[in-house]
Amino acid sequence: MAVIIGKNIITLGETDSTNNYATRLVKAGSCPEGQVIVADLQLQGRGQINNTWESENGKNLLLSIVLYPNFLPIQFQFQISKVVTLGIFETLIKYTDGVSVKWPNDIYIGPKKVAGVLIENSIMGSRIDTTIVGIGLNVNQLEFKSNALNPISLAQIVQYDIDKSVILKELIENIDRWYLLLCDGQLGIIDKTYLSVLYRLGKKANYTDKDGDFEGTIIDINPIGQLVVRKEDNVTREYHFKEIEFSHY
Ligand code: BT5
Repeated sequence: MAVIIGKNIITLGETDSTNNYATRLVKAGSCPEGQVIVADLQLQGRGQINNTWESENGKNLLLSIVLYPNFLPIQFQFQISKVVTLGIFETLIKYTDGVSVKWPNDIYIGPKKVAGVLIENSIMGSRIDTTIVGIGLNVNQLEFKSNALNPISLAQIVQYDIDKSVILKELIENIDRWYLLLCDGQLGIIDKTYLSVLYRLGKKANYTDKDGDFEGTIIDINPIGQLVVRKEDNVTREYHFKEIEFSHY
């Protein structure tokens, strides 16, 4: 049984974006921690910055979770992403092999994206006031029509239709467990497990940064959540989100 997340679940037929809906609830001042909002359809599903999120009506999980991690200094905000992606990871490995977490916010099966996470924080002083965690998980969609680069759904892998209410329950329980570890300050186990499931850790691959294309190896995530990559010349660089691009070959 989940302790914080999912005690209250709002289920919507359609909305603009579950993150927008959650933001409105928080602004209205009546939103408990752990509130979950789930929708069958989003009319304006969002990714980072100006990206959109594709999801066929009723086929996938589209949800937001409201958290108040006031104990967390802003420089550790990436811990939220870690516990959420670890919860998604654990849910998916019950269904298939080949799952990994692609820094910073994606879940992959093999080289393809099965889920994306959009975390929106509001800050109070030097601490996080409210976090809205948006999760899009491709469950039963069999065909993707947008120009998404490399989408895949769980059903495309396992070859059967998955009961969304079952996977939602598993997802909530898993994220709840990892979030409780964070509340309890158990960063060691969170960091270690995150690294152990990281896409391309320790493997040579192609990337692009402001200096151009290069071959490099991901070797770590630093304490503020930057990706640490060893380049060909053995120089180590640390990247913020958007400062490095993964090549898909
Ligand atoms: C993300 O952004 O991956 C975060 C997506 C979060 C979606 C959830 S759904 C519930 C909640 N409410 C919202 O409005 N959003 C959240 P980003 O890293 O920017 O990736 C977006 C990119 O992934 C797009 O530009 C496409 O290339 C690709 N994409 C779009 N839909 C996809 C899908 N269903 N599966 C895989 N890739 C997709």
